[in-house]
Amino acid sequence: MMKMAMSLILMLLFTLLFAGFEADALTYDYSASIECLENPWKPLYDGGIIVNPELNLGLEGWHPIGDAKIEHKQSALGNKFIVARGRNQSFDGASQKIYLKKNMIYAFSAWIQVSQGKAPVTAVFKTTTGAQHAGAVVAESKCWSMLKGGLSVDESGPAELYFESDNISVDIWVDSISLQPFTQKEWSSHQEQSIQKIRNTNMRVQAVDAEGNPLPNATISISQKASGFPFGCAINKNILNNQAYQNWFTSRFKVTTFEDEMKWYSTEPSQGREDYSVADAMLNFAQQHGVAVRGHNVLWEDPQYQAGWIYNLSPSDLYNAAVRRLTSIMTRYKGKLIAWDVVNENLHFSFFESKLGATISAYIYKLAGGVDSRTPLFLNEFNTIEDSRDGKSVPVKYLGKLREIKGFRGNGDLNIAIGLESHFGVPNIPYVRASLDTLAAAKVPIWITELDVLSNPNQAQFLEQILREVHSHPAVNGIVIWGAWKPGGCYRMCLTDNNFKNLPTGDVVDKLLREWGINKAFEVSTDSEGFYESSLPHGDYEAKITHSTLFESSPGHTFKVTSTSSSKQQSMPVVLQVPA
Ligand SMILES: *[C@@H]1O[C@H](CO)[C@@H](O)[C@H](O)[C@H]1NC(C)=O
Ligand SMILES: *[C@@H]1O[C@H](CO)[C@@H](O)[C@H](O)[C@H]1NC(C)=O
Ligand SMILES: *[C@@H]1O[C@H](CO)[C@@H](O)[C@H](O)[C@H]1NC(C)=O
Ligand SMILES: [Ca+2]
Repeated sequence: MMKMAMSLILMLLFTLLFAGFEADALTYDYSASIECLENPWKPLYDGGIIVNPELNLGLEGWHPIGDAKIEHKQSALGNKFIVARGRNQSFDGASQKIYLKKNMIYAFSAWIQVSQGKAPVTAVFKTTTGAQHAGAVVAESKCWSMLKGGLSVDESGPAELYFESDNISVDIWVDSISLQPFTQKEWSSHQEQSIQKIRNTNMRVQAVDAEGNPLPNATISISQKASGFPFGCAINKNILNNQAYQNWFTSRFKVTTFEDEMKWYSTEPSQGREDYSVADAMLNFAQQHGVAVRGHNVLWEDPQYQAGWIYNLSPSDLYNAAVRRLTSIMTRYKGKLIAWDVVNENLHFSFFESKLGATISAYIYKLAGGVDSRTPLFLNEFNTIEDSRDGKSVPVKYLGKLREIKGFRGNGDLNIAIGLESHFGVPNIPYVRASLDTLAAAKVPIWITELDVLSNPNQAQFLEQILREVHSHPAVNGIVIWGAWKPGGCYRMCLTDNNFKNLPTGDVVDKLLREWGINKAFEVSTDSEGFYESSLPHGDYEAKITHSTLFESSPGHTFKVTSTSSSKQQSMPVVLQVPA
């Protein structure tokens, strides 16, 4: 009898259920264009609170500021738009007065064209407390470019939207403007909806016995063995001899980046004397604990962070040394890493470019692809989603560099990816989302590579807001926090104190690990038909089933939850059999 009861087939039925939508929330529009188009799209959200967003009502709602004259024009195809000419100062142009409300989150977009050549154009909101940059684009002549951005405000009050360009010799054309307010609740519901869609799959599980009879009131113990979403934290060599640090780290993360230990100045402090011992030991540690490692970095364009001997090299010696460096580290760790940051911070700095020519970066990516063609080759840059005022690295500039590298002869098939460092001060969350929308249009992998928040009274709260935003964004493929521990203080943000007790930032990480189901273990009961139904985060799972008719728990059975687990089929049963 016991044997009969134990000889049991357990069946898990996985059914895709469509994620429920909250009826009261206006859906967020993640779309963005990075092409320069003959005609602009219709304004998102029908323009939101912008008056006359398509310019179909003459100049209604719009007025000039500064010395500019504004005109209503029409294309040969009948599209109407606004032209600001006679510009004499950067902010001269077309403008609209609006009223912004405290605690609302504003998604902004507009289509821009300039009268000749190319010029950077920024959308600015002048509020009672100052001027906020909502987003920027490099506009072109003869076609329309989409500017996507956003803002939130601290105080309710009147504001003025205008478009700024330092190049006063161009006319600025504007069309299809949109400003859509969202409540915080709506904004969070976009994140929840997105997570249900992209990170989770709704699963239906059924436990049945050997005869196929449902097992009601069975206990299923489910534990996640590996998360489908890579979420990690940087480490440094302090972890090698610190058991408390090791325990804290390995109980949380399966992804890491070495803070400095793979950098050129660390592995070749004096010319020709390479020393990979620390990086090797850290990689060994990571591999022992099943932790994947990002390779950081092959070359770094910041002149401040070169080994002393580099500065005195002639251009040809520098070139040879750089190629030797690339070949050395990439050959050593080829196939052992999940990413390479190849030319670090190339939008802000140009140590190698200034000495070896403007195309050297693209050429370095080509060499990198030659050594390791399988591992993604990242650009890695700061301020792209953090700071709308940093004209060097706004999304449109990032995409320009990406195009330059991919467009270099022989680079067409390279596995290029976008690394966003994400060193935040005060985050502008709608700008983060809009910037990711724009970057996503390049259709390459995007990672948040060095996330931290400057020390301030809201540090932990800001960290949580940013993590929620980037984790829920459909274009983000992984996140690494820049919190490698040092006894004298971390780079900008620690997650623990020196006894590896969580700081508030560490508590935020633990809360989100739980919420995102990373390493989660839980028990559920089947219903009267033997079913259990839930939305599970993507990953590898183990399940054990306990039932009153069973002598002992079924041994662990593994299953995977992925976005394609359920595919188009209504259900995909997984049969698990307890051995007799
Ligand atoms: C441009 O600005 C200067 C200084 O403000 C002013 O004197 C001049 O009249 C302006 N030009 C036009 C065309 O408005
Ligand atoms: C302004 O833009 C025009 C057209 O692209 C260009 O010829 C000119 O050099 C630019 N001026 C400045 C100061 O960048
Ligand atoms: C379900 O199982 C639990 C213990 O596993 C037991 O206490 C409970 O009475 C059972 N309920 C039913 C309805 O069988
Ligand atoms: Ca129009």
